Amino acid sequence: MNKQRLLSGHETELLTSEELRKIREDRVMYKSGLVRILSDGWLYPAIATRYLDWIYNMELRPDDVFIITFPKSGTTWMQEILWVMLRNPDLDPNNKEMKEPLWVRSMDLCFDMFFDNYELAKTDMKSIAEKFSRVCPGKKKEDGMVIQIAESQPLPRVIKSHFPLELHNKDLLKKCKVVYVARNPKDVMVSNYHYVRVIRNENYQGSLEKFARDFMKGDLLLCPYWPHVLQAWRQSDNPNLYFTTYEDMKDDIMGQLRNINKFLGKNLTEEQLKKIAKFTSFSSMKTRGDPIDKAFYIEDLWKKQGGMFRKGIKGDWKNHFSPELNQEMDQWIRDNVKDTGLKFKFGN
Ligand code: PPS
Repeated sequence: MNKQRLLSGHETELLTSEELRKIREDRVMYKSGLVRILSDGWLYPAIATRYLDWIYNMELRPDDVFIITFPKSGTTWMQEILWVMLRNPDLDPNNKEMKEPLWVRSMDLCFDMFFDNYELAKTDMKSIAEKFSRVCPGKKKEDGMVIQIAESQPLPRVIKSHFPLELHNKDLLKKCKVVYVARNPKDVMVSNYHYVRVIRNENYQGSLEKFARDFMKGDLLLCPYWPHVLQAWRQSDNPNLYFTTYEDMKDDIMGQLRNINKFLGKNLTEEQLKKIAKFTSFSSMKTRGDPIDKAFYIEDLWKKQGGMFRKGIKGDWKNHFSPELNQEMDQWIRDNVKDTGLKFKFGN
């Protein structure tokens, strides 16, 4: 069946082998193939359609906080901030949950679809598999380990998602709080490029220029970029959505923590916020180590490029762009932000 309708109402279209060849250069990476979700054309492993319906039906609790981002926009940073603010604001070193890596304390709703990848299917994601058998006894792995762990988590939950707002339950913003972090697309693209080279499910071999052009065309997994960001941007007046940017977090983390404190209604003191800022700084998070399982990445390449905490700066794109690519991307950005009021900072 090439077409399907999701519970969210979106139509899906399985890519033909010719379309697959065009964008994947003959590398068949997902058992189920790839799918586009219309009309924006979100590109996912085709098995995502099953999980998206599950996610759509997932019970939402009023104290859930979602962190939604386009990949490589500062998710992990904000995810840890939200998690400690909600579940360990005094940073108690004996907090039992805190001993687990972030990715099993706060689940990534996108992740189940990646287990459909031939390479990842060969590995055992120990931390996820162990947690699944512990907290979801009798449940079936095929229904999504990560989603089911998320369902079983104690409240309040911090739930991560790279799916765009429109693919979540239509009541998400009525029932829960959502923090959306956007990052300028040049740095997002560069950060993604480094990441896909070193993760097992991609092991990307192409050049940065090709990657950048595919990124602009929306021909990479989890793309396109603009509708993801703009859907959230259009909701930035919604009292249940806090829209911020990676660049604003880098420029003034205390200001951001105060806003989030207010948004979550936490009433944490200035002293607590200062400690949280320090605890979630790039250097502290890097020192504590990668928040994900080793099985996910190609270890030597991963280490060489800096792991999950690669550089953590604004404007790294300047170290990678040719003048031609920069011109092309500037035009693409101008075309897409026109009349939206959205402005990015592009780094020092
Ligand atoms: S993911 O895989 O999509 O969830 O990645 P994500 O966490 O969104 O983005 C990874 C980039 O964020 C940087 N990062 C940080 N910057 C500043 N401070 C802190 N604490 C922090 N934590 C992660 C990380 O280094 C990636 O950016 P690049 O440019 O690749 O360094």
